[in-house]
Amino acid sequence: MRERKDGDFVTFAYEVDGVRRAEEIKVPVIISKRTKNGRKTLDMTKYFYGTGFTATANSTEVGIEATENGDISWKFGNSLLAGMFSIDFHTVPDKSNFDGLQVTLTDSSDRTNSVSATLAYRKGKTYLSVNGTAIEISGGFGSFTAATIKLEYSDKIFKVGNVEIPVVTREDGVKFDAFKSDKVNLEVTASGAKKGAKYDVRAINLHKFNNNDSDYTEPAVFVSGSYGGSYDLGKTYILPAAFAGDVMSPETELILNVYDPNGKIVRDINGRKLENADPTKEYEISLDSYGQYRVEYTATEINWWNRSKPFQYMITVYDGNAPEITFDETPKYTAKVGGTWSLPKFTVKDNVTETDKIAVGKYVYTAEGKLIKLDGNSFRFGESGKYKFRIIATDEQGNTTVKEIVVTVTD
Ligand SMILES: [Ca+2]
Ligand SMILES: [Ca+2]
Repeated sequence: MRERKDGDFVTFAYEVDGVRRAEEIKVPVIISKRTKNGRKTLDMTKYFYGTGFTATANSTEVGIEATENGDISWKFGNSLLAGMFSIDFHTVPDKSNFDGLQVTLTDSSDRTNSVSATLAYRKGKTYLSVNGTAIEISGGFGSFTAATIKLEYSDKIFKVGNVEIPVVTREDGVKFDAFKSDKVNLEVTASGAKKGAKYDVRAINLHKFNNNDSDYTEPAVFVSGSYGGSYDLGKTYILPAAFAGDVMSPETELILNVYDPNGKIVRDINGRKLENADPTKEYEISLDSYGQYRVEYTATEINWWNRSKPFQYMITVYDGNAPEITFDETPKYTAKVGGTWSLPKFTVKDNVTETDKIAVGKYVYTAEGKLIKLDGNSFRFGESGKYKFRIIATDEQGNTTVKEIVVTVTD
Protein backbone atom coordinates (compact mmCIF):
# COMPACT_ATOMS: atom_id res chain seq x y z
CA MET A 1 0.00 0.00 0.00
CA ARG A 2 1.44 3.34 -0.97
CA GLU A 3 1.75 6.07 1.56
CA ARG A 4 -1.35 8.18 1.95
CA LYS A 5 -1.33 11.91 1.67
CA ASP A 6 -3.75 14.54 2.87
CA GLY A 7 -6.57 14.87 0.40
CA ASP A 8 -6.39 11.25 -0.74
CA PHE A 9 -9.50 9.17 -0.36
CA VAL A 10 -9.67 5.60 0.77
CA THR A 11 -12.68 3.61 -0.33
CA PHE A 12 -14.17 1.09 2.04
CA ALA A 13 -16.56 -1.59 0.95
CA TYR A 14 -18.29 -3.42 3.72
CA GLU A 15 -20.09 -6.63 4.43
CA VAL A 16 -23.08 -7.27 6.63
CA ASP A 17 -23.51 -10.89 7.69
CA GLY A 18 -21.12 -11.99 4.97
CA VAL A 19 -23.00 -10.14 2.23
CA ARG A 20 -21.07 -7.48 0.41
CA ARG A 21 -23.05 -4.25 0.39
CA ALA A 22 -23.25 -2.34 -2.87
CA GLU A 23 -22.60 0.82 -0.93
CA GLU A 24 -19.06 2.00 -0.53
CA ILE A 25 -17.79 4.66 1.79
CA LYS A 26 -15.15 7.12 0.75
CA VAL A 27 -13.12 8.35 3.66
CA PRO A 28 -10.62 11.14 3.31
CA VAL A 29 -7.11 10.61 4.52
CA ILE A 30 -6.33 13.03 7.28
CA ILE A 31 -2.84 13.26 8.56
CA SER A 32 -3.26 15.37 11.62
CA LYS A 33 -0.34 13.91 13.51
CA ARG A 34 3.22 13.99 12.24
CA THR A 35 6.48 13.06 13.83
CA LYS A 36 9.30 15.50 13.29
CA ASN A 37 12.73 14.88 14.79
CA GLY A 38 11.19 12.34 17.11
CA ARG A 39 8.52 14.78 18.23
CA LYS A 40 4.86 14.29 17.45
CA THR A 41 2.97 17.33 16.27
CA LEU A 42 -0.74 17.85 15.82
CA ASP A 43 -2.58 20.11 13.40
CA MET A 44 -6.17 20.58 14.50
CA THR A 45 -7.20 22.37 11.31
CA LYS A 46 -6.83 19.07 9.42
CA TYR A 47 -9.94 17.74 11.14
CA PHE A 48 -12.15 20.14 9.17
CA TYR A 49 -12.40 18.74 5.69
CA GLY A 50 -14.41 19.91 2.77
CA THR A 51 -14.16 22.59 0.11
CA GLY A 52 -14.95 26.25 -0.20
CA PHE A 53 -13.34 27.39 3.02
CA THR A 54 -10.09 27.75 4.88
CA ALA A 55 -9.51 26.58 8.44
CA THR A 56 -7.01 28.61 10.40
CA ALA A 57 -5.96 28.08 13.99
CA ASN A 58 -4.89 30.68 16.52
CA SER A 59 -4.43 30.42 20.27
CA THR A 60 -8.17 30.37 21.04
CA GLU A 61 -9.98 28.88 18.08
CA VAL A 62 -10.09 27.47 14.60
CA GLY A 63 -11.60 30.00 12.21
CA ILE A 64 -13.68 28.77 9.28
CA GLU A 65 -13.80 31.28 6.44
CA ALA A 66 -15.74 30.85 3.21
CA THR A 67 -13.65 31.25 0.08
CA GLU A 68 -16.69 31.18 -2.19
CA ASN A 69 -20.42 31.84 -2.12
CA GLY A 70 -22.84 29.04 -1.36
CA ASP A 71 -23.52 26.35 1.22
CA ILE A 72 -20.11 25.80 2.76
CA SER A 73 -19.73 22.45 4.54
CA TRP A 74 -17.07 20.68 6.47
CA LYS A 75 -17.03 17.26 7.99
CA PHE A 76 -15.14 16.48 11.12
CA GLY A 77 -12.32 14.00 10.62
CA ASN A 78 -13.01 11.78 13.59
CA SER A 79 -16.15 10.15 14.87
CA LEU A 80 -17.37 11.59 18.15
CA LEU A 81 -18.89 10.16 21.29
CA ALA A 82 -22.64 10.32 20.69
CA GLY A 83 -23.86 10.36 24.27
CA MET A 84 -22.89 13.93 25.05
CA PHE A 85 -22.14 15.97 21.98
CA SER A 86 -21.32 19.66 22.10
CA ILE A 87 -19.83 22.24 19.80
CA ASP A 88 -18.81 25.74 20.84
CA PHE A 89 -19.07 28.28 18.05
CA HIS A 90 -17.70 31.76 18.45
CA THR A 91 -19.24 34.45 16.30
CA VAL A 92 -17.41 36.98 14.16
CA PRO A 93 -20.05 39.76 14.20
CA ASP A 94 -19.06 41.66 11.08
CA LYS A 95 -18.55 38.45 9.08
CA SER A 96 -21.66 36.44 9.98
CA ASN A 97 -22.70 36.59 6.35
CA PHE A 98 -24.73 33.40 6.14
CA ASP A 99 -28.30 32.26 6.77
CA GLY A 100 -27.25 29.94 9.54
CA LEU A 101 -25.13 27.01 10.61
CA GLN A 102 -26.63 23.58 10.23
CA VAL A 103 -25.11 20.94 12.49
CA THR A 104 -25.75 17.37 11.40
CA LEU A 105 -24.98 14.28 13.46
CA THR A 106 -24.99 10.92 11.74
CA ASP A 107 -24.83 7.54 13.41
CA SER A 108 -21.40 6.15 12.59
CA SER A 109 -22.84 2.69 11.99
CA ASP A 110 -25.96 3.77 10.07
CA ARG A 111 -25.64 6.61 7.62
CA THR A 112 -29.41 6.93 7.22
CA ASN A 113 -29.73 7.79 10.91
CA SER A 114 -29.01 11.46 10.72
CA VAL A 115 -30.41 14.40 12.68
CA SER A 116 -29.72 18.09 12.55
CA ALA A 117 -30.12 21.37 14.33
CA THR A 118 -29.74 24.78 12.71
CA LEU A 119 -28.57 28.00 14.26
CA ALA A 120 -30.68 30.10 11.92
CA TYR A 121 -29.74 33.74 11.46
CA ARG A 122 -32.59 35.99 10.33
CA LYS A 123 -32.91 39.76 10.56
CA GLY A 124 -30.30 40.06 13.27
CA LYS A 125 -31.79 37.31 15.41
CA THR A 126 -30.49 33.81 15.99
CA TYR A 127 -32.77 30.83 16.46
CA LEU A 128 -32.23 27.23 17.41
CA SER A 129 -34.24 25.32 14.83
CA VAL A 130 -34.93 21.59 14.98
CA ASN A 131 -37.52 19.74 12.88
CA GLY A 132 -39.20 23.03 11.99
CA THR A 133 -39.47 24.34 15.54
CA ALA A 134 -37.46 27.54 15.97
CA ILE A 135 -36.80 29.33 19.25
CA GLU A 136 -34.77 32.49 19.54
CA ILE A 137 -31.58 32.23 21.56
CA SER A 138 -29.93 35.08 23.39
CA GLY A 139 -26.64 36.37 22.04
CA GLY A 140 -25.96 34.75 18.73
CA PHE A 141 -24.68 36.03 15.41
CA GLY A 142 -26.30 39.44 15.69
CA SER A 143 -24.56 40.35 18.94
CA PHE A 144 -22.55 43.54 18.78
CA THR A 145 -19.60 41.74 20.34
CA ALA A 146 -18.47 38.21 19.57
CA ALA A 147 -20.54 35.59 21.35
CA THR A 148 -20.10 31.92 22.11
CA ILE A 149 -22.95 29.64 21.05
CA LYS A 150 -22.70 26.25 22.67
CA LEU A 151 -24.90 23.71 20.92
CA GLU A 152 -25.38 20.48 22.82
CA TYR A 153 -27.03 17.19 22.02
CA SER A 154 -27.94 14.39 24.42
CA ASP A 155 -30.95 12.16 25.03
CA LYS A 156 -32.61 13.15 21.74
CA ILE A 157 -32.57 16.85 22.61
CA PHE A 158 -30.67 19.73 21.03
CA LYS A 159 -29.95 22.56 23.38
CA VAL A 160 -28.45 26.06 23.41
CA GLY A 161 -28.34 27.61 26.87
CA ASN A 162 -31.83 27.22 28.29
CA VAL A 163 -33.43 26.62 24.89
CA GLU A 164 -34.11 22.93 24.32
CA ILE A 165 -35.81 21.29 21.36
CA PRO A 166 -36.35 17.54 21.14
CA VAL A 167 -35.51 15.71 17.93
CA VAL A 168 -38.59 14.01 16.57
CA THR A 169 -37.63 13.01 13.06
CA ARG A 170 -34.43 12.20 11.24
CA GLU A 171 -33.28 14.03 8.15
CA ASP A 172 -35.00 11.41 5.98
CA GLY A 173 -38.31 12.00 7.76
CA VAL A 174 -38.29 8.72 9.67
CA LYS A 175 -39.10 8.93 13.39
CA PHE A 176 -35.86 9.35 15.32
CA ASP A 177 -35.13 6.70 17.88
CA ALA A 178 -31.71 7.59 19.25
CA PHE A 179 -28.34 6.67 17.79
CA LYS A 180 -27.64 2.98 17.64
CA SER A 181 -23.89 3.19 17.90
CA ASP A 182 -21.87 5.06 20.47
CA LYS A 183 -20.31 7.35 17.85
CA VAL A 184 -21.58 10.02 15.50
CA ASN A 185 -20.07 11.86 12.58
CA LEU A 186 -20.34 15.62 12.52
CA GLU A 187 -21.02 17.91 9.58
CA VAL A 188 -21.51 21.67 9.72
CA THR A 189 -22.90 23.70 6.84
CA ALA A 190 -22.93 27.47 6.65
CA SER A 191 -25.92 27.88 4.36
CA GLY A 192 -26.09 30.81 1.97
CA ALA A 193 -22.59 31.90 2.91
CA LYS A 194 -21.00 34.87 1.16
CA LYS A 195 -17.34 34.72 0.28
CA GLY A 196 -15.39 35.98 3.32
CA ALA A 197 -18.10 34.87 5.80
CA LYS A 198 -16.50 33.58 8.96
CA TYR A 199 -17.19 31.86 12.26
CA ASP A 200 -14.95 30.15 14.76
CA VAL A 201 -15.00 26.76 16.40
CA ARG A 202 -13.69 26.87 19.94
CA ALA A 203 -14.48 23.38 21.17
CA ILE A 204 -16.04 20.09 20.17
CA ASN A 205 -17.10 17.66 22.90
CA LEU A 206 -15.28 19.99 25.32
CA HIS A 207 -11.99 19.53 23.50
CA LYS A 208 -10.58 23.01 22.83
CA PHE A 209 -9.59 23.88 19.29
CA ASN A 210 -6.57 26.07 18.78
CA ASN A 211 -3.03 26.04 17.46
CA ASN A 212 -1.61 23.76 20.16
CA ASP A 213 0.45 21.17 18.38
CA SER A 214 -0.17 18.53 21.01
CA ASP A 215 -3.29 16.75 22.21
CA TYR A 216 -3.60 17.63 25.88
CA THR A 217 -7.06 16.22 26.40
CA GLU A 218 -7.76 12.75 27.73
CA PRO A 219 -10.52 10.63 26.24
CA ALA A 220 -13.99 11.03 27.74
CA VAL A 221 -16.05 8.21 29.19
CA PHE A 222 -19.79 8.09 28.68
CA VAL A 223 -21.94 5.79 30.82
CA SER A 224 -25.16 5.05 28.96
CA GLY A 225 -27.56 5.16 31.87
CA SER A 226 -27.89 6.32 35.44
CA TYR A 227 -25.24 4.82 37.65
CA GLY A 228 -24.08 4.56 41.23
CA GLY A 229 -26.26 5.17 44.24
CA SER A 230 -27.31 3.24 47.32
CA TYR A 231 -28.79 -0.22 47.37
CA ASP A 232 -29.89 -2.84 49.84
CA LEU A 233 -27.83 -5.93 50.43
CA GLY A 234 -28.49 -8.78 48.03
CA LYS A 235 -29.88 -6.58 45.24
CA THR A 236 -28.76 -7.08 41.66
CA TYR A 237 -27.13 -4.06 40.09
CA ILE A 238 -26.90 -3.62 36.33
CA LEU A 239 -23.77 -1.87 35.15
CA PRO A 240 -24.87 0.22 32.15
CA ALA A 241 -22.74 -0.08 29.04
CA ALA A 242 -20.06 2.60 28.80
CA PHE A 243 -18.13 4.05 25.90
CA ALA A 244 -15.04 6.13 25.44
CA GLY A 245 -14.16 8.64 22.82
CA ASP A 246 -11.37 11.04 22.11
CA VAL A 247 -11.97 14.02 19.88
CA MET A 248 -8.51 13.85 18.32
CA SER A 249 -7.30 10.28 18.70
CA PRO A 250 -8.79 7.94 16.09
CA GLU A 251 -8.72 5.02 18.49
CA THR A 252 -9.46 4.75 22.17
CA GLU A 253 -9.37 1.73 24.42
CA LEU A 254 -11.72 1.41 27.37
CA ILE A 255 -11.46 -1.15 30.14
CA LEU A 256 -13.61 -1.85 33.18
CA ASN A 257 -12.66 -3.06 36.64
CA VAL A 258 -15.17 -3.57 39.43
CA TYR A 259 -14.06 -3.94 43.04
CA ASP A 260 -16.08 -5.12 46.02
CA PRO A 261 -15.93 -3.34 49.41
CA ASN A 262 -12.86 -5.42 50.30
CA GLY A 263 -11.02 -4.32 47.18
CA LYS A 264 -11.41 -7.66 45.43
CA ILE A 265 -12.41 -7.98 41.78
CA VAL A 266 -16.13 -8.71 41.40
CA ARG A 267 -17.56 -11.47 39.23
CA ASP A 268 -20.85 -10.87 37.45
CA ILE A 269 -23.81 -13.19 38.02
CA ASN A 270 -22.55 -15.42 35.22
CA GLY A 271 -19.20 -15.84 36.92
CA ARG A 272 -17.32 -13.55 34.57
CA LYS A 273 -14.48 -11.70 36.26
CA LEU A 274 -14.91 -7.95 35.85
CA GLU A 275 -11.21 -7.35 35.47
CA ASN A 276 -10.08 -5.43 32.39
CA ALA A 277 -13.52 -6.27 31.03
CA ASP A 278 -15.20 -4.81 27.95
CA PRO A 279 -17.54 -2.08 29.28
CA THR A 280 -19.51 -1.73 26.07
CA LYS A 281 -21.70 -4.57 27.34
CA GLU A 282 -24.00 -4.57 30.36
CA TYR A 283 -23.14 -6.73 33.35
CA GLU A 284 -25.24 -7.74 36.31
CA ILE A 285 -23.64 -8.05 39.70
CA SER A 286 -25.09 -9.22 42.97
CA LEU A 287 -24.45 -6.84 45.87
CA ASP A 288 -23.52 -9.37 48.52
CA SER A 289 -21.31 -7.25 50.77
CA TYR A 290 -21.92 -4.13 52.76
CA GLY A 291 -19.87 -1.09 51.94
CA GLN A 292 -18.77 0.55 48.72
CA TYR A 293 -18.30 -1.16 45.38
CA ARG A 294 -16.01 0.76 43.03
CA VAL A 295 -16.66 0.73 39.29
CA GLU A 296 -13.60 1.98 37.48
CA TYR A 297 -13.16 2.76 33.80
CA THR A 298 -9.89 3.60 32.14
CA ALA A 299 -9.92 5.19 28.71
CA THR A 300 -6.64 5.37 26.83
CA GLU A 301 -5.71 6.83 23.46
CA ILE A 302 -4.17 4.23 21.16
CA ASN A 303 -1.11 5.08 19.02
CA TRP A 304 -1.56 8.69 19.87
CA TRP A 305 -0.41 10.76 22.83
CA ASN A 306 -1.52 7.79 24.89
CA ARG A 307 -3.31 10.00 27.35
CA SER A 308 -5.38 8.08 29.78
CA LYS A 309 -8.12 8.94 32.19
CA PRO A 310 -9.70 6.91 34.92
CA PHE A 311 -13.34 7.51 35.67
CA GLN A 312 -15.03 5.86 38.59
CA TYR A 313 -18.25 5.73 40.53
CA MET A 314 -19.40 4.02 43.70
CA ILE A 315 -22.27 1.75 44.51
CA THR A 316 -23.06 1.88 48.21
CA VAL A 317 -24.62 -1.11 49.87
CA TYR A 318 -26.26 0.08 53.02
CA ASP A 319 -26.74 -1.70 56.28
CA GLY A 320 -30.37 -0.94 56.99
CA ASN A 321 -30.68 -3.28 59.96
CA ALA A 322 -30.45 -2.07 63.53
CA PRO A 323 -28.56 -4.03 66.19
CA GLU A 324 -30.33 -6.58 68.32
CA ILE A 325 -30.47 -6.24 72.11
CA THR A 326 -31.06 -9.48 73.97
CA PHE A 327 -31.66 -9.83 77.73
CA ASP A 328 -29.67 -12.67 79.22
CA GLU A 329 -31.86 -12.66 82.31
CA THR A 330 -35.45 -11.70 83.03
CA PRO A 331 -35.87 -8.06 84.05
CA LYS A 332 -37.55 -7.18 87.35
CA TYR A 333 -40.56 -4.94 86.79
CA THR A 334 -41.30 -3.93 90.39
CA ALA A 335 -39.27 -2.35 93.15
CA LYS A 336 -39.57 -0.45 96.44
CA VAL A 337 -38.65 3.17 97.19
CA GLY A 338 -35.12 3.23 98.60
CA GLY A 339 -34.39 -0.11 96.99
CA THR A 340 -31.72 -0.75 94.38
CA TRP A 341 -32.54 -2.11 90.98
CA SER A 342 -30.18 -3.48 88.32
CA LEU A 343 -30.52 -3.65 84.58
CA PRO A 344 -30.67 -7.25 83.43
CA LYS A 345 -27.53 -8.52 81.76
CA PHE A 346 -27.82 -8.01 78.02
CA THR A 347 -25.87 -8.52 74.84
CA VAL A 348 -25.87 -6.47 71.62
CA LYS A 349 -25.25 -7.85 68.19
CA ASP A 350 -25.34 -6.38 64.70
CA ASN A 351 -25.35 -7.86 61.20
CA VAL A 352 -22.39 -5.69 60.12
CA THR A 353 -20.94 -3.58 62.93
CA GLU A 354 -18.64 -5.45 65.24
CA THR A 355 -19.94 -5.71 68.78
CA ASP A 356 -17.27 -3.50 70.34
CA LYS A 357 -18.11 -0.80 67.81
CA ILE A 358 -21.82 -0.73 68.58
CA ALA A 359 -22.57 2.39 70.62
CA VAL A 360 -24.60 1.49 73.69
CA GLY A 361 -26.33 4.06 75.92
CA LYS A 362 -28.29 3.42 79.12
CA TYR A 363 -30.81 5.89 80.47
CA VAL A 364 -33.58 6.15 82.98
CA TYR A 365 -36.58 8.41 82.75
CA THR A 366 -37.54 8.88 86.37
CA ALA A 367 -40.96 9.17 88.03
CA GLU A 368 -40.17 12.88 88.50
CA GLY A 369 -39.71 13.26 84.76
CA LYS A 370 -35.92 13.54 84.68
CA LEU A 371 -33.75 11.81 82.11
CA ILE A 372 -30.58 10.41 83.67
CA LYS A 373 -27.73 8.68 81.90
CA LEU A 374 -26.65 5.55 83.70
CA ASP A 375 -22.94 4.95 84.03
CA GLY A 376 -23.31 1.61 85.74
CA ASN A 377 -26.12 -0.93 85.71
CA SER A 378 -27.82 -0.13 89.00
CA PHE A 379 -30.14 2.58 90.20
CA ARG A 380 -31.62 3.60 93.57
CA PHE A 381 -35.24 4.78 93.56
CA GLY A 382 -36.01 8.05 95.37
CA GLU A 383 -39.79 7.99 95.13
CA SER A 384 -42.68 5.94 93.94
CA GLY A 385 -44.00 5.90 90.41
CA LYS A 386 -43.02 4.55 87.02
CA TYR A 387 -39.39 4.47 85.92
CA LYS A 388 -38.55 3.82 82.30
CA PHE A 389 -35.13 2.26 81.68
CA ARG A 390 -33.87 2.42 78.14
CA ILE A 391 -30.99 0.67 76.44
CA ILE A 392 -30.09 2.23 73.10
CA ALA A 393 -27.77 0.44 70.67
CA THR A 394 -26.55 2.15 67.49
CA ASP A 395 -24.52 0.51 64.72
CA GLU A 396 -21.92 2.30 62.61
CA GLN A 397 -24.54 3.11 59.98
CA GLY A 398 -26.67 4.91 62.57
CA ASN A 399 -29.37 2.25 62.83
CA THR A 400 -30.76 2.31 66.34
CA THR A 401 -32.62 -0.13 68.55
CA VAL A 402 -34.26 0.92 71.81
CA LYS A 403 -35.25 -1.57 74.45
CA GLU A 404 -37.36 -0.29 77.34
CA ILE A 405 -38.17 -1.72 80.74
CA VAL A 406 -40.83 0.00 82.81
CA VAL A 407 -40.39 -0.52 86.53
CA THR A 408 -43.20 0.26 88.95
CA VAL A 409 -41.87 1.53 92.25
CA THR A 410 -44.02 1.51 95.35
CA ASP A 411 -43.56 2.70 98.94
CA1 LIG B 1 -6.99 13.34 23.28
CA1 LIG C 1 -26.64 -3.08 61.23
